[in-house]
Amino acid sequence: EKSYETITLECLGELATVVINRPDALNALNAQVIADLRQFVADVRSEEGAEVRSILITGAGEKAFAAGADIRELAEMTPAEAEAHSAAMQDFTRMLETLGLPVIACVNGYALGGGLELAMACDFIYATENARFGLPEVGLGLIPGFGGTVRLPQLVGPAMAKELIYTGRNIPAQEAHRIGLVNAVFASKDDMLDAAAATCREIAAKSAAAVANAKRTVDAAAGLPTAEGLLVERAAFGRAAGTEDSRIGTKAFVAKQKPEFVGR
Ligand code: CO8
Repeated sequence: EKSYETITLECLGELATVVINRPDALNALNAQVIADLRQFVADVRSEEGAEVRSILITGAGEKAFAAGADIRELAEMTPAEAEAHSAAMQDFTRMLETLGLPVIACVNGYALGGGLELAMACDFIYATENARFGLPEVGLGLIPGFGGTVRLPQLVGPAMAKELIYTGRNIPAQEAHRIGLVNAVFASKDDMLDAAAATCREIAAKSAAAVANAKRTVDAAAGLPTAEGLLVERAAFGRAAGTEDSRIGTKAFVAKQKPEFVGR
């Protein structure tokens, strides 16, 4: 099994659970965490990661998912370094989005700044009752730089996103749920991880090719004008119809049988 410096891999096989593991710094995302996460995605893409069907990302301990980018590192950066660091982190979120596998953020405790931005780069977010969400960057004289100005408005609308970004306010899980930032809230971390694993099994029973295509299509269409989004969808639908799985799935339905998908 792989080992990394700042993340741990709790299980492999169909479901990979990645734990951000810097509890002394509330799992703040320093350059090493991002490097480890990038390596993890590369490993999933490689042959040995071939059996992975879905990914959970969570934080070690009860107190934090991730309390942001590492402020000690940010304090030392020149503007050019900050822009390059932002680019590297943004690039990692694009890796997640183009991986073709469902990725669920399981948020316990704080998801602030870069921590919330990482969670928003996942396909959706589950949270525990004690989770807190916010983009506090303006309180540091900074702004979100890891996708937050783009993804938060997509999830909750520009007006709500602006209020959260301008105030830097933290909101609890139930409020995050109400505004559409979080899909579901659970009483404990174990309940959340069990529910996320169950959702992953539900997804894994479907066509992996279709799920990957759906993910790519939703992400590609996000933010596009409706007419352009519909063009993206139509081309992707055509590709879906060309897969072996589409033949298997539609024939099984007509024959009143359970489909045995092959993932292509
Ligand atoms: N970076 C570095 N260290 C941190 C961070 C962080 N983001 N958050 C917490 N820590 C450390 C603390 O310094 C402390 O360390 P030590 O024990 O050595 O003093 C330890 O974690 C525990 O934290 P606290 O003692 O502060 O714990 P509290 O329970 O009192 O408070 C809070 C918890 C409210 C979460 C508090 O820690 C806090 O406000 N943290 C900072 C939150 C924040 O501002 N996050 C945004 C950071 S900026 C950002 O994310 C930019 C993203 C875009 C980057 C783009 C690329 C450049």
